[in-house]
Amino acid sequence: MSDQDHLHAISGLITALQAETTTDAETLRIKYLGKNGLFKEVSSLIKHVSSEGKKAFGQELNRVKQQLESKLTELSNQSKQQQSIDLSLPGERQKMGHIHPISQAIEEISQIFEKIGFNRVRYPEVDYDYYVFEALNMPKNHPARDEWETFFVDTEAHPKMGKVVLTTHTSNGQVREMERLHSKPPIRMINVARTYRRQSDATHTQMFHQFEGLVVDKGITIQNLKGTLDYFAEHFYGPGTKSRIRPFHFKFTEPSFEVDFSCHICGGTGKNCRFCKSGWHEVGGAGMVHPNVLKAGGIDPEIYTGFAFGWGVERTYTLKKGLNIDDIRLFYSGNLEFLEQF
Ligand code: FA5
Repeated sequence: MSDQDHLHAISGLITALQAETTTDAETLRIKYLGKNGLFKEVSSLIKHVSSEGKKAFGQELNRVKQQLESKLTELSNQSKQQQSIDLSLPGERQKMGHIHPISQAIEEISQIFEKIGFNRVRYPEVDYDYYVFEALNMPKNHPARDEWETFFVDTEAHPKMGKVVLTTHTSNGQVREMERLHSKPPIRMINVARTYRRQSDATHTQMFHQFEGLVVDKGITIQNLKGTLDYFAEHFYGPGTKSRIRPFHFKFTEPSFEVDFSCHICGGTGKNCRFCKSGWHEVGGAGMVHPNVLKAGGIDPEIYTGFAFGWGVERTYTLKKGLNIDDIRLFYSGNLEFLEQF
């Protein structure tokens, strides 16, 4: 190659850069001016240039390097401008999650009872037949068990505790709490847990939550139960809300009641109220602890008495919000359009 060819090789870099299709300044800078770039390659030709041609070769190298530099700087400025952020554009709103409405309700319910000395506990949600039925005055093969729509776990039965079931109610915590406290009242427990039944329709889910209150001490009467229910109604649903108990039948309480509270939308009058109809809403069961249940927990029913109640959290919550939710299964559907309302 002649000296003239070498000079052409240098200036050819500018033509090559102009013909590039990519406009990424950083990629081009590496390709042309990088440590192993084309400029370095062309510079190394100096060893083949004649001694008379070296000066011109050096001058051409300087000229081309300056041109390459300025072209690459121009490209880099252009791309910075294109990337620059328009601060006047509205920002993208960050999606914020929140606590599930039923978890919010559980927290609120627990706090209300904790204020009057109830102790929040949790007992197994998969438990022995003994705690779910037998210790609650429902002996094996008793027809009362049929009402509970139970899911049985396919495992070998325990010789004393019987089969394993998904808890149908939080009442399984009653005798467990008596045992935990070594059969020594006073007991003031609030047990909140998941419960399960073979039911699925607009007002029933296979998995739902209950909260169970249990108080055992000397001299506990229905008045204490009623006072506690009124206290909860006032604090959860709002001032002026009253509770009402109606005779019912549970094997583990005697006497037993169904619990209603006055409708806080119409103030309990029921007049032209589309939310209630009668002025009252039913929320759960309650009663005075049956002597056989106290005995199962090692407590002498001649000395101690107690009351218990068990309500569904989903129902308690929807009524508070004045919500006529057509289908409570929506709470567990994972449907964000529904859940984001709470
Ligand atoms: C009981 O579960 C009793 N253990 C309550 C009790 C406790 C009585 C202590 C006496 C002493 P019941 O089956 O009625 O009772 O259920 C209570 C509440 O749970 C119902 O009023 C309802 O609010 C809720 N519930 C019951 N089944 C379902 C279900 N499948 N889906 C949603 N909520 C339910």
